[in-house]
Amino acid sequence: MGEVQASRPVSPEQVGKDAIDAYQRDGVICLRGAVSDDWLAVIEQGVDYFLGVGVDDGDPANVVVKLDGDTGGFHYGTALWQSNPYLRQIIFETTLPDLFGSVLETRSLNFYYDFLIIKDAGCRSAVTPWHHDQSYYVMRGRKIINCWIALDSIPKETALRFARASHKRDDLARAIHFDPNQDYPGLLTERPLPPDFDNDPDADIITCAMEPGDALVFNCRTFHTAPGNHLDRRRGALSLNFIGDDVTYFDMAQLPDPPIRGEGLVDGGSITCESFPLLREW
Ligand SMILES: O=C(O)CCC(=O)C(=O)O
Repeated sequence: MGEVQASRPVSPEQVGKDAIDAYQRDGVICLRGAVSDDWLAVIEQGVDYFLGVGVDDGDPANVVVKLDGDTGGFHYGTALWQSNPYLRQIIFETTLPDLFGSVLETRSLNFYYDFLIIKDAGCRSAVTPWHHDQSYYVMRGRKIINCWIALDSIPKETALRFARASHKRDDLARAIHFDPNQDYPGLLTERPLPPDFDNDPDADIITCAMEPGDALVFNCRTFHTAPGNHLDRRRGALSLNFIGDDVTYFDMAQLPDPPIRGEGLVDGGSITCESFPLLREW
């Protein structure tokens, strides 16, 4: 299996030209040390709040999937920032939007949603199926990135895997639910299933091991997958999703994920609203 190209940002606000070139070529890059230890500690407070640890009323958006035979659960929640004060700080009080936004070469940057993914030790069956993120979105356009921040040491056995350059394909694939017992109401079945990259000898699959604070940045069209967590420790990540200047609203019939459609948006129009706030203009 090949390696995701990894580099250190050239400054707190810029990933650098080599990283931009690699992102455009492969559809994914890894930024080493993108999030400082101080901000990682704030994210951990956000995780505790989400899991309801040591707080009176934990975040109600915590979904737990625990499949038969697993010793640990798969906790996830989307669009938590409006209720989770620690995650809100990460989005509004750090230079991370500048850093991640520099990958997109965009004149504006909106926040789309956060996605907290906690795979407990022993949640072996919580396999993330092959998918690309835009299948779930009420957004048209190509400048949408998933900035997936590692909260733990993540060896290759539990790391995300990507189909290199798959963001250049034309078709949008059908949305596959992460919970194998569920489906999306109004599912757009006219879309093809995601390709079976694991059984395609021509697929170029890449991955990389990560340390806390490293971040993958990948395009909303890049296909990716991940194994369950068979290790004896947590595998946590915070994904922040940003939108650049070529994106318009798509009034999709299918239930979107995250399940939010913004306020007062019209098909083909601007996506800026309270739910998808404008963070930067350059
Ligand atoms: O961490 C995982 O296993 C899934 C992450 C993912 O697929 C995503 O953020 O889109």
